[in-house]
Amino acid sequence: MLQDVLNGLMERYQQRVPDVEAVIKAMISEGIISKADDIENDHIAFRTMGVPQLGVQSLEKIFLHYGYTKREKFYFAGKKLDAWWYAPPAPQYPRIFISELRVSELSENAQQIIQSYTNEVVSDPVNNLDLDDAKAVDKFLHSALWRTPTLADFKALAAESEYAAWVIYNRYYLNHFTVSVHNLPAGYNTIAEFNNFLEKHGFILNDAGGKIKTSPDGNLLQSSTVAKMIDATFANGEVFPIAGSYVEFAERKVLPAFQHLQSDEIKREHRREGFETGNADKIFESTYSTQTKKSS
Ligand code: OOG
Ligand code: NI
Repeated sequence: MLQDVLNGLMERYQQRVPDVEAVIKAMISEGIISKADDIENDHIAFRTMGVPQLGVQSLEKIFLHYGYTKREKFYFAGKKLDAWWYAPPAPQYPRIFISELRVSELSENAQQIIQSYTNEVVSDPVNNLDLDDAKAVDKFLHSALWRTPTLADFKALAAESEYAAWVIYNRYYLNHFTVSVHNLPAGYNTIAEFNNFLEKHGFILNDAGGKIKTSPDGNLLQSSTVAKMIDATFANGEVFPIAGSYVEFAERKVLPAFQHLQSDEIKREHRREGFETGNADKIFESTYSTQTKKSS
């Protein structure tokens, strides 16, 4: 059931984000993995609008139903975002990171634009969903929720919050999946080495705050590609290039208490868990124009 929902998300994401297939192909051609399924997905991420009937409180109900546990909260003052991460019911499933725009902190004008769309959703749509029906959940996660935005509204939002503009167009489209690098073969199992491999194959990395984002404890290292621009069709058929989704890479180091373990004894619980505000703050920018201008 959970696997069906995750497969549906990955399928649509892969169709829309050319870097996903390109990264997998490059990993296979270099002999790092033999098939796509060999990739360990560290986490997936969603973005939401923080309005009463939607936002994290709504979307999270799906994943709580499938056995995820809500963990720490993160706050991003500059970007006006809150986020939480969710631990999976079993280690073969990815963690989930869901963020939410603090809509009430935007200008009156931006709030009005957002609400003109989100008010089409009159009540929390997850409450009307049969969560045991994986097909219905899959369909919901790829439903439009609100009408196609106008380009003028998209641009007005982008001027104030690029996150807001991204969500008004993309809705619940998967924002990224994340390749775990620490279990890959030697030569590719650190972020530094994996980034070299990616750049050798022509991938453009997000360099906000440096290409490697490192937690203060030194045990969570992350990098990501810059989202490619896609031609988006707005209301009245207007076409304009906007940021799509991206691919992330994560290295979780073995915690000091487990340093004595042999490499074949090391499991997920022996490594650095969770997320890091300073890292995440910069990874969000993988879809921001300061980064995407390098890929277009
Ligand atoms: C999420 C950015 C944060 C992480 O792993 O810390 C993140 C987003 O861009 O929506 O993915
Ligand atoms: Ni991430």
